Amino acid sequence: MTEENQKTVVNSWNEWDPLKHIIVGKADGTVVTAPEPAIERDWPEHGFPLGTYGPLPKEMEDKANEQLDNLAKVLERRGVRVDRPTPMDFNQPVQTPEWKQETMFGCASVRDMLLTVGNEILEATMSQRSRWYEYICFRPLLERYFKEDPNFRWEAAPKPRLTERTYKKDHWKKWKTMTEEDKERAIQNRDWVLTEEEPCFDAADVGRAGKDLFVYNSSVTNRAGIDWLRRHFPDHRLHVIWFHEKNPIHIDATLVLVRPGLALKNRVRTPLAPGMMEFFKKNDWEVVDCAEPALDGYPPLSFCSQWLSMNSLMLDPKTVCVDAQEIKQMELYDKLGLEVIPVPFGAVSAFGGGLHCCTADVYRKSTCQDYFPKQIPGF
Ligand code: ABU
Repeated sequence: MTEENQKTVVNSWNEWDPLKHIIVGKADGTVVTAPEPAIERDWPEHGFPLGTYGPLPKEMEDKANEQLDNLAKVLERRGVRVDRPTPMDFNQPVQTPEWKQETMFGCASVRDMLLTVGNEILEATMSQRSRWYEYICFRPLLERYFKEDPNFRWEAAPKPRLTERTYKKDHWKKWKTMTEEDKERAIQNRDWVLTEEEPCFDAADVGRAGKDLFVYNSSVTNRAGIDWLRRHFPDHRLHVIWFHEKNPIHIDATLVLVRPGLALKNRVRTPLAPGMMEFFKKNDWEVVDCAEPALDGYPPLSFCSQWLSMNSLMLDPKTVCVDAQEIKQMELYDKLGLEVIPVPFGAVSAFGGGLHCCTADVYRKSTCQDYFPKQIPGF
């Protein structure tokens, strides 16, 4: 059967069952986003001081696309069907009746936008104005899946208004002048830029383990967003997690669900959600510290940290794709009994992330199972 007449089936319940069909992002046209209340970009040492914006350098884009295309080939060689989004002109102003934003962002980090749970793909609200219209890049694929799979549940969370009321006033200005003590208090209180005015979440803040979903209360996922997800998935158990982290964004460089009984946690970000570690232990899950990353800070022009080192993609419970520069992380996986496939990916960081961020599951040979039969009240 050729790829064109292969019919889609949407189905994936966790992060590790055998992978058969996936979306891999594209770097084309990604920009350093224009100022907006949700985020601040200030990279003078790389040509983008505060307030400036525009396309990422072409040579960086070409390198990122080379690595994304190579990932697609590696997966196809392993029998995984790969689809790609349709990029658009991200360096254009967008608006709703309530705001105007000078640029969009890109479409490399598919996982930020699309959440696959069973036969459903849910388009996340997103929390940044520059990413409000990103769903359009994935619509040609979702429209096709809808035609091909009669059981596919295509869902979209309510588009947030993202007005001034969605963001705390002068959040970033205040953050810069805070004492370390104030910052510590903000971390403990999860006092991030989003208010609770309306539900906001990025799909990449959700880790899937069958019946249990772990949701990161981060700078892009507020409590209202988590509440919306809880009501949307009434047959699942939703666990809210958070860590000691100044810039929390997306679960997959902080907590990685590797396979039944094994999770990886960021070695410097301390879990703060009461009961989280006990929960894993009570269910006989081992939570191992990730290895030292290859880099010692944020890669140039990247809003993702060096901890993309742990941002890996499981092909099945025994096989994992890891960024080829992360030698220590590969050694750790090897020690844990996994077959490691090194995939060069460092050039993609500035375009939205690592191997997990830049992919979204369409089909894993998977059923919904209970990996955590022993629950802890309040977690
Ligand atoms: N988008 C994943 C990156 C998260 C982090 O750097 O912590």
